[in-house]
Amino acid sequence: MATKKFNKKEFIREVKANVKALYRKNLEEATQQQLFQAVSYAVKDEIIENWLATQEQYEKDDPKYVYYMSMEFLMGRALGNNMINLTIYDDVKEALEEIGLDINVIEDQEPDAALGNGGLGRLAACFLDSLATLGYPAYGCGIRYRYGMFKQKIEDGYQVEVPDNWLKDGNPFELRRPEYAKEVKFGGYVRVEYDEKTGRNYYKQEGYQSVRAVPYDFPIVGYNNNIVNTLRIWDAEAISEFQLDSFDKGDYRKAVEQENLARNIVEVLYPNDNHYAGKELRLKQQYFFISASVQEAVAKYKKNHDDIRKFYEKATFQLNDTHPTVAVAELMRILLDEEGLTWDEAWEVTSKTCAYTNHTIMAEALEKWPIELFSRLLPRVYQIIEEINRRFVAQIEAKYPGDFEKVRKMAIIFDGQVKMAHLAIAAGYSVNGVAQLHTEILKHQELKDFYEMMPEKFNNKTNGITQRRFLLHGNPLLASWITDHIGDEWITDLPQLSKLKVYVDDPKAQQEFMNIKYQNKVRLAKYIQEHNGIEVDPRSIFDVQVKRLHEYKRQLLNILHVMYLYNQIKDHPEMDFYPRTFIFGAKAAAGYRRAKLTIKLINSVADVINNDASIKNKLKVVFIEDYRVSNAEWIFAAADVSEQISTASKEASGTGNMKFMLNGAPTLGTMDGANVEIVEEVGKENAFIFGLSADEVINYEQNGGYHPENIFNSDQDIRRVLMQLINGEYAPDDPERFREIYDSLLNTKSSDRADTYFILADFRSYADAQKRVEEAYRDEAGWAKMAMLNTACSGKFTSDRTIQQYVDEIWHLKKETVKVK
Ligand code: F58
Repeated sequence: MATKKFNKKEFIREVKANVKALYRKNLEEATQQQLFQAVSYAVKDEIIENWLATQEQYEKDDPKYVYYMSMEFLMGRALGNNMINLTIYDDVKEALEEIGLDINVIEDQEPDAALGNGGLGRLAACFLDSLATLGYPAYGCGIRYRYGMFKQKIEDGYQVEVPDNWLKDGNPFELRRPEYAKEVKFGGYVRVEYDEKTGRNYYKQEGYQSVRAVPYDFPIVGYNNNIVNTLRIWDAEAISEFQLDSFDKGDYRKAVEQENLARNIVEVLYPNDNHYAGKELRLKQQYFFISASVQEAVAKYKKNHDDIRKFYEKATFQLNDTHPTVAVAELMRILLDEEGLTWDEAWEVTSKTCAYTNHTIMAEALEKWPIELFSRLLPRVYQIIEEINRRFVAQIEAKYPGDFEKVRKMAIIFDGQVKMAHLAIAAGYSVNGVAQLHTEILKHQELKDFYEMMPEKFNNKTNGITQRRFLLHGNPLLASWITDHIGDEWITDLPQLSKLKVYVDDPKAQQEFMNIKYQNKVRLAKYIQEHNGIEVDPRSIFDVQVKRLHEYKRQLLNILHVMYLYNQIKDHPEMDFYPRTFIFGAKAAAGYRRAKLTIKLINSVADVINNDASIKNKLKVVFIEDYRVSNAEWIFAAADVSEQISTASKEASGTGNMKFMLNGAPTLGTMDGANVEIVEEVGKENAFIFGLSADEVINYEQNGGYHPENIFNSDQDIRRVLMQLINGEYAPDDPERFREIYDSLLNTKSSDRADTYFILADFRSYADAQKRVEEAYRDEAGWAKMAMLNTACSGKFTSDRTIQQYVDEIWHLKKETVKVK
C-alpha cells in the first residue's frame, strides 16, 4: 500500500512559499535553520492527510488503544525519519538538490528532541515507530520538557552541562491542542461528605493548587502504510484568572504561585540514568502528566461508550518503569470519585488496564516516596493507595498466615515509604522484564516473593530497536547494499536479513561490505576531526563504547585496559600491534561525581596517548562530545567492535548492543542483558565473550569471597595501571586527582565493598578477549564474514518483533489499515 505520489514541483513550490510566509525571505536570503523549518513544514504537509485519515479510520473502527505512559521519549531528529517512513527521502533529496540545497545540511539544523536519558527513553521512541509501522492504535503519553537532556561540552577534559534549549527556533512538527487541556490538582486536603440518598461517601479535594495541562501532538509516521499515530506530550500553563474559583479571584498570591508551579513542573528533564533522586518536583512531574493522560483516555472512551466498567476493552496502559505508576491510583480516583463506581468495580477495571515494565534491578533506581511528601502533594491519591495496600496486605496474610517477613518485603506502604514497584505489581495484570536473563533474575531474585505469589503476571519481552532509523536512515550505504542483494522487505521484516548468510563467504560481497564499513569510518573520522580536532585513521580498528556513563557499565574497565595497552606498547615498541582507535561517548548525570571523574580520566589518558609521537599512531583515544541520538546513527554505522562490558546481571537488556550488531559490529561483552541472546543468534564464535557470569556475580554479592586486593597483589600489569591512577602519570599537575577511582577499586574509605563492579575480577579475561579481537581482525576475510554474520543474524532484535509480542501476549490489539483518498 504505497503512499500517494510525491510531486517534486509542488514540493519545491511549497518550500519557497514557506520561506516567504515564515520569514519574508527568498530562498537565497534564508539561513540554513530557516530552510530546515521551511522544508519541515512542507514535509509536515505530506503527513497531515495521513494523520487525519488514520484518526478518522480509528474513530470508525473504535479499536482498543495502547497508551504508552513514559516520563521519557528520546526521539532524536524527526525530519529525516519522517521522510524515510513516508518513503520520500530520495525524492526530497532530489528536489532540494534542484534548488541548490543539501539534504544533509538541512537535516543537521534540527536539534535532537532529547526528552529522555538513555535506553529507557530511546526504547519508547523505537516502540512508537514500530507501533505505527505495524498499524496498531497507540498514543505515547509524556511531558513536553522545556529543556531536554543537557548538552555536553568538554572543557579541559571535564564535562560541562549546558541547558538544551531545543524549542528556541520553534518546533515545526508539533501541534498545540488547547481544546484537550486538563486541570491537574496538587495539595490541599480531602473533604468527605456522606450522601444520604445514595448511602455513599463522596471525596472532594479542596484548598489545592492546580495547573492547566495543555497537550502538544507529534505525528508518529508508520513506514509506507499511511498510518500516523500520535505522541501526546503535556505542557503546563497557569490556570488563568477567569478559571479560578470565584472564591480565589483577585487572589494575587495564589495566581503567582500557580504561575510558578506551572513553569517549574515541565521546566527540565531529570538527567539521572539508573538512579533515583527522590525529589518532590519529580513526583509533581509524574502526577502531572499521568493525571492529564488518564483523564484524556477516560474522556476519549466516554465519547463513544457509556459503560465505564468496560474501559479496559478499549484501553490499556503500559507503564514504562515505575515512573508512571501513579496512573493506577489516578484511574481508581476517577472511577471512584467521578464515575461513581464501587471499589470492586473500579479495581476490576484498573487491574485489567495497567501493565508494568521493569528496566532495572539496580537497588538505587527503585522509586520509594516518603509518606509525608506523597500524602501532602497528592492527598486523595494517597488515601487510595492506602486502601490498595490494606487489601493487598490482607491477601498476603491470607496466603502466608503468620509470615510477617512477607508483609515486610512486599507491602506497598512500609517503613514510612510508598514503594512504586510494589504498587505496579499488585495492581497490574502484567509484569515484564526486558531480556530473558533480566526476567529470570526478576523472577528468582529481585521480585521472587511477588513471582511466587502471582507467577501468571510475569513475562519477558526482549527489547528491540527500529531498523528504519538505525540502518535505513543511519547507514544508507549498507541499507542499499542489502536491498540490492535480498530486496527491501527487511525494512519491515528484519529477520529477512538472514538471507545475507549466503554471501558471507563470497569474497566480492565481503569486500563490498567492508568497503561500506570503511566509508562510514571515513564519515565518522571527519566528524571527529571537525568536532574534536583529533585525526584518526579509518584503517585502524574502531572500538566503540557509547552509552550513559555509569559505574556498572564499566567505562573504567575499558580505559584501564587502554592504559595497560599503552604500557605494553611503550615497553615493547617492536611488538606487532594492530592500530586501534578507542572511541567513547557518554554523558554523566550532573550530580554523579565519580562518573564525571571517569570522563576526566578518559580525556586525560587520551591527551597523553594521542600526543605521544613515539607510539606512531598505534593507539588513539577519542571522547566524542555530546553523544546523542543523531550522532549515534553515524557512530554505529562506523563501529568495528561493540563494547558491551557491564558487570553481569546489572544491564537489564541494553539496546545499543543491538544497533551495533545490526550495523555489522561484533560484540565484545559479558554474558549480560540481551548480549546473551545476541550470542545465541550469531554464535559465540562470532562474538568476544569474557568475564564473570551473572550467577557468579550474584553469588559473590550474597556470600562474599571477592578480594580485589589479591588480584592487585598478584598481577603486576594490573597493579601498574592502578598505581598510574595515583602517581600523576595522567595528572602531573595534581597526582591525587584520580585517587577516588583508585580507592573505589581497592577498598577502603567507602562503606561499599571494594570494586563493587568486579573490574579487577574481569580485567584479565577482558584483556584476553581484546587480544582475540586483534587476532580476528588481522584475518580480513574472517572478520568480514563475522561482521556480515552479525548483520545477518540481527533479525530478532527489531522492535517490530518486540511490539508484536507485547500485542499478542499483553495488549491484544487489532491491526488497522488506512487508505488515503
Ligand atoms: C535502561 N534503563 C536499562 N533507565 O539500563 C537498559 O539495560 C535497558 O536496555 C533500557 O532501560 C531499556 O529497557 C534506563 O535507561 C533510566 O534511564 C531511568 C531514567 C529515570 C531515572 C531512573 C533510571
